[in-house]
Amino acid sequence: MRDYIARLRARGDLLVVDKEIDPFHELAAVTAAAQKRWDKPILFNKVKGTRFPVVTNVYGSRERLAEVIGIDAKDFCRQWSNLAALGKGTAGADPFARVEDDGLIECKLSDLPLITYSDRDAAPYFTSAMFIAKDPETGVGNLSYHRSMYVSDDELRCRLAPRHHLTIYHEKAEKMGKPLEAAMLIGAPATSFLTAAAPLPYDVDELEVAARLKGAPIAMRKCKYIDLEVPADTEIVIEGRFLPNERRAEGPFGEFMGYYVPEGPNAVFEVLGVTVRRDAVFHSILCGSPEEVLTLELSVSANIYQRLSAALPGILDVTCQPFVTHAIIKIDPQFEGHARQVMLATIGAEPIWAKVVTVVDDDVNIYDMDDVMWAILTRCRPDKDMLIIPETPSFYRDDAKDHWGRLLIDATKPFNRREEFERKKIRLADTVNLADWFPNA
Ligand SMILES: Cc1cc2nc3c(=O)[nH]c(=O)nc-3n(C[C@H](O)[C@H](O)[C@H](O)COP(=O)(O)O)c2cc1C
Ligand SMILES: [Mn+2]
Repeated sequence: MRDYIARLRARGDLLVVDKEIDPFHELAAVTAAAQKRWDKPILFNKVKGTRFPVVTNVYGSRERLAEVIGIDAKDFCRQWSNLAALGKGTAGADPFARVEDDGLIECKLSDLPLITYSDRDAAPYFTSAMFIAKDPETGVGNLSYHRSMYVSDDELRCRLAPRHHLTIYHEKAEKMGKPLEAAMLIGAPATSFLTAAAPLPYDVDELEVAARLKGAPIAMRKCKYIDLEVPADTEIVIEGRFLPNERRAEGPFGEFMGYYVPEGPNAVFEVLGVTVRRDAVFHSILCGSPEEVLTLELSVSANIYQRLSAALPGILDVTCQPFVTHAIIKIDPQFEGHARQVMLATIGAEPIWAKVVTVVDDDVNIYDMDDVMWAILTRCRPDKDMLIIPETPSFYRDDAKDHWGRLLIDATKPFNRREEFERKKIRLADTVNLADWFPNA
């Protein structure tokens, strides 16, 4: 992450704030406003109550995420398939190299920036920490993010949602009556940012995939207090263990859907030690911002793209916007009713997130919601091109069934009258250079 920040800074893409900022709500407010205005990474050099600078919005755009893993931002869905395949027992060199720690410094948890994000959050939270742990039975490694509420220097409470791999490890360890050792990585190697967030298969080690993406072994060092290795380049490592058969109150917390999750019983992480690199930088992720939701949108889009392509022709691109529960599919219609098959296949391909599905032609920019809306408003007859599928669940955490039912929108041109829907073009529009005409603007 450090190298990537240096690259961003060198080319003038890093916003640097030297004025002191308060981690209690102020940092989140300034981050939100600056993200909205510029969508650039921000480095806060002076944060009240801590010696650590805070960087945020590092991975908050498709272009930066694509750059980090060395692929074309416009071809994410297709190239992602290779990513998932990278983990499948690729033969070859050891993806990890072992190094000694070179001058790590120890500190207390409360020496780190303790950032409070949303208005009603119960406490400061760590939002960018990747948990690294090993399956207590097989020893296979895993990386995943889990928000963690600061309680004291010795205790964090972490949201381990059902079915996530770390959650399964924790439950396995509990059955053995053992704590589960884990380390939280803050500012881990940039290639691991996306792999940690991706829903890779259970037996795939996300860090190994990150190494294969990087094309070189990741240097690992031993932890000080637990029997685990962590990437040596990680800025900050919090070592600890999940206590067996212990759940304590966590929340409320302002979450990615834009609401507060209420207080509830969650996992207890006993902190055993914190090690930091010299001049360590702390990574903060504003919950619900592109830096958090983009990884989810990208992996859901790629998943839909792969599964649809296996079943149907003419699938050109997929994105989820303006939120992960809306899938937009760009197709090249091959036969009457093709779009309808695509819509129905999408809810089979993505049972969790595709609550609303819109299918458009290849002359629509699926990354521009206004353009998608234009297609709906001009090419879709609500009485016959919109389908409501009743009584079908989607988002899993939904006891009140607020997300039940699906809406499918065919916004492609009527198949037998396609030529009537030719999009008008302004001749020369692509060649105009505004500076030639408005030199002073
Ligand atoms: C920034 C960020 C924060 C997240 N927070 C949580 C969380 O608090 N709890 C949770 O269970 N999953 C959270 N997730 C989702 C999981 O980390 C993600 O689904 C991951 O792929 C799970 O890894 P696994 O497939 O190895 O279980 C978060 C994801 C991101 C990108
Ligand atoms: Mn996993």
